[in-house]
Amino acid sequence: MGILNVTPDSFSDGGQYALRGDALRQAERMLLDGADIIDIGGESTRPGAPPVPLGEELERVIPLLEQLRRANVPLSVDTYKPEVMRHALSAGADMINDIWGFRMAGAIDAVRDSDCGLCVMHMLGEPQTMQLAEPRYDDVVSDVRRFLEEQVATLQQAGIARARISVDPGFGFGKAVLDHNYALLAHLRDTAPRAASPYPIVAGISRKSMVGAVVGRPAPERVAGSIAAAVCAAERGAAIVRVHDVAQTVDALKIWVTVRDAANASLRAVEPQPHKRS
Ligand code: 8Y4
Repeated sequence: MGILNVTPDSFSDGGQYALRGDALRQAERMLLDGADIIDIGGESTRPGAPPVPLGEELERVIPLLEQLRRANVPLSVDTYKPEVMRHALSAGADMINDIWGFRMAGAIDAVRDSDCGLCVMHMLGEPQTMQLAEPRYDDVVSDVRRFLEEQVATLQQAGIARARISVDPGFGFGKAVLDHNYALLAHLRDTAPRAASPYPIVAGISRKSMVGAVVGRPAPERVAGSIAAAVCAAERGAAIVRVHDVAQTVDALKIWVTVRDAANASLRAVEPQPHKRS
């Protein structure tokens, strides 16, 4: 999943894609680079960032969405506002990625009658303040899983098919930069609700402080660290990684997939083969 920010204040890319033309070119680039989904966001979720008025978010997201429909690639819209969800779905969005996990009044109703995918993310506190007070958990992995379990149950009780739902532990959203985020990454598979068939896990780590805190570099120089984190996430069960640097991440994941498949092939070689009649 390639990140397409349409915000003039997006701090990791300096707002260089604020203009629609730039955003379209950026989307084209990500498609050529191998993105399977594009995640369009019109409101910066940077801690302390001012909320964007509804009209402005719609103006940023909807025309871009309409243009990108032609590219025939799955489109996700990063929003927690029910009104933006409804407009986005009318304009052809395939997925709604909600950092509030569909907890805002009206969010569930906004997506229920479509067949869009949902990404249900965990967040402790609010974007405005979540990094101010230091976040506390009993056990971060089971606390996050419990939240996601409750929220997917609520969504399914509202009539949303389980096949539409993916889950995300919300790296950086009300987590202690090193302790909580890396516990969640190390145990990523266990952050998802326990179920007979697992919910797809989304992981968004790209260029975040949890990478910066380890590599000691500002956001634009966190590419290699972010790729390593994406591979760790894939290894631990992530089905979708939300990233800025699509080309580099795709290359890294191709190597990981090749190693995984080779490991499976050599395992099969020593497994008993079904008896063949002559
Ligand atoms: C540098 C670059 C530093 C970006 C911080 C950031 C997630 C998400 C965001 C996520 C899902 C961000 C919309 C925050 N993060 N959606 N959205 N999962 N599903 N910060 O982790 O990228 S925005």
